Amino acid sequence: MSLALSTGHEIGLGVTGLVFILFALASSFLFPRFRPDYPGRGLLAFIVVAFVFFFGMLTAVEVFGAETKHHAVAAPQPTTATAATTTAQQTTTAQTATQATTTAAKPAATKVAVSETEFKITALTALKAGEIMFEAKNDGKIPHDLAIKQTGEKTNLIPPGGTAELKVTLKAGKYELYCTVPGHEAAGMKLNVTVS
Ligand SMILES: [Cu+2]
Repeated sequence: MSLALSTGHEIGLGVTGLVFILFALASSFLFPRFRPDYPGRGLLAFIVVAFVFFFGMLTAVEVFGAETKHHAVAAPQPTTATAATTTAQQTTTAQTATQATTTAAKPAATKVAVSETEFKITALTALKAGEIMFEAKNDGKIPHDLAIKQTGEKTNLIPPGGTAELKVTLKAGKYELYCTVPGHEAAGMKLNVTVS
């Protein structure tokens, strides 16, 4: 029980109990030795003091001992918290490992959003050399695709409202993005971009 009490309450309860015990022992053995008629004329005072100590002890047990319940409830928490922390650390470690693997496997490609409609291609036209991920979105009403004339790479046909990604590595130079659906390039679905 004493382990369940906080230091302050343990001392409070201990001191109250000790004073009570000392008073009882003194009354029984010590005082009579010096004052044979103890408590004698002070009987009423003795009874009052005895009652004060009795109820004081009860109060002390209630006040200081009450914390036992809180501790009993609170006690399991450190274990749970430790478990949670351990789990969190493991998760973090796992994530870090995943991120490291991902980073090592493929350096982040520059993402370039491309919008296609009838009959226009809209995108950033000044790009940085290296790995580029074209994220094409068909904002039109008929199917389109996205191709790069100089490299021959292209996406599958994208349905209206659909998206497709085209990942390429481009060196510095001028390139043309266009739609390979017959007639669409001529109708305006082409865009000159400069990679530097
Ligand atoms: Cu098209």
